[in-house]
Amino acid sequence: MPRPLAEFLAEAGQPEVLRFWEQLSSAEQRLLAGSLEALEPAELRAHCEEAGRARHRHTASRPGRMEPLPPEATGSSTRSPSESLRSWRERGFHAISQNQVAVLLLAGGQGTRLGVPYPKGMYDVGLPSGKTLYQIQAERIGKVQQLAEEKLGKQCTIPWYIMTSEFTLEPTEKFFTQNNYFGLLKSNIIMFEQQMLPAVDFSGKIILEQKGKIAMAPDGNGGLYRALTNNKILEDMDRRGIRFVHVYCVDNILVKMADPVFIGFCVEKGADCGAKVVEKAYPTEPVGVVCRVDGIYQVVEYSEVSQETVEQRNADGQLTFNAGNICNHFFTVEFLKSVTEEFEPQLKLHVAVKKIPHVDEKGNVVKPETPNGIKMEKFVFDVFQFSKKFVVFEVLREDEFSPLKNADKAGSKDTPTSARQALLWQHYRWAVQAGAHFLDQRNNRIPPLNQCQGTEEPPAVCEISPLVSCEGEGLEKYLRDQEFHSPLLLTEKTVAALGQGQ
Ligand code: UD2
Repeated sequence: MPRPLAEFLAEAGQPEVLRFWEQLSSAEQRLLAGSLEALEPAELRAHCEEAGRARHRHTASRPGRMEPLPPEATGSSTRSPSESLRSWRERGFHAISQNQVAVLLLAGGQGTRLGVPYPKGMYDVGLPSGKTLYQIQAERIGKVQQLAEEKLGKQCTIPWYIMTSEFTLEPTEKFFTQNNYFGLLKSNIIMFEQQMLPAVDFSGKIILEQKGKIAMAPDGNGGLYRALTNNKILEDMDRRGIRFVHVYCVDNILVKMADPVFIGFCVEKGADCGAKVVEKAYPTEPVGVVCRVDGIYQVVEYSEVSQETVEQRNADGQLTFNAGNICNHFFTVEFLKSVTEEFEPQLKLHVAVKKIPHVDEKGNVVKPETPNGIKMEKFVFDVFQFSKKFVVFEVLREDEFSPLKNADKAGSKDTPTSARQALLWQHYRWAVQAGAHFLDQRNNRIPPLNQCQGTEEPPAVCEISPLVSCEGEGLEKYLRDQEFHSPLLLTEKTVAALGQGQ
């Protein structure tokens, strides 16, 4: 046994990790030693001690201390004056054309609820095109760059930073290489890895999931800030002249990449930090609520809020805490620097009590039926409290939010089916608004939008490539007064043919 590892673990108060050491192959020994390499002994000790105590920590919401958002902090895609929306859009496109905007994808999660053995971004929800979430996102970046170039006559780049974890880095890299980076330049896609932390049992001891393998989990999407430092990402942003970063999570099929309106809104308001929200669909929807706690902007996560608080309603019947977080955030690079340099160690550790497979004293693997361990995570939005100027932008769910969380099962929400339907509905609406008419099998026109809303499947299947339109823009010239049978797949190729037929 290498002495430094035994010393390291003794110092961290975890010597039991080596209890099967003599039975391990040298490759297993190397792996075990490598898994803790990134941590300091004192840090590991503190993590395990805190996790061991955390089970009893009270994390329920703060009744009486939470207040809903004040109107002055909020812009809205539906209620703000159209003149303001236009000016924010122009401001956003201007920043993009100056190469000042980057997007940053949080893709280090394990996707446990969806239950696939590969990164969620590689998931194909069954669109006619067969596109995966990663491909849709990549094409939207390409289109926003193109729109900015057309508007401002200047070539530009939106770099795409992708935070992965030990679980997702390799397959994500491979997938991008196999798909030729979906038409983007490899040099503008920067993948980096977040840290992993050991899971511990209720007495604060590291859990071995196999004789030679520690149960490790990514340190939450708030692991971003540490990963930015460890991987020198802010230096890379500085080199490229990036000033504004749009951070988002992997599983929202309707995500607007580098949304110029949101970016322009935040920039014009002089914000260092911003969040997009949607009206909550139902009280227990698994989204955090953006609100103020003791007067300070925060997200109170769905797992840490009481039933009573989520059910609370105003006199008009609306949910009091209605601003649902959709994991779409704006940060200035300056703000990210202040977080990484100063505030990161103050980020709260959130507790997840889990059933974690482990080995018994003889080394047999046990799958527990009741929770037996703790994983600790940081949350990306916990930095809002350090912001000097925080703003919120409210958007419509049907335009911007349909997350893929669970597998298709009776009674499940946020599934591949609901994500596919949300996207196809959106594209159907865009086509109809652009003047298209869809025909049924007898060549009769399908009734207009308002007569069919509310059904789960749109009345006709229409998928529009992001390379053709990313927000419904520019479709009239192809679709106005034209009749189509379902399915209609609008790609760069098919619109070229439609354009010729005009
Ligand atoms: C997230 C938000 C929740 C709401 C919801 C909307 C957080 C903490 N919670 O909840 O308030 O907005 O999304 O869909 O943001 N990830 C990592 N590393 C990790 C863990 C997660 O990169 O260690 C990524 C993950 O790949 C995903 C994103 O963070 O892209 C959100 O993770 P999640 O799906 O576990 O979060 P969820 O749905 O509990």
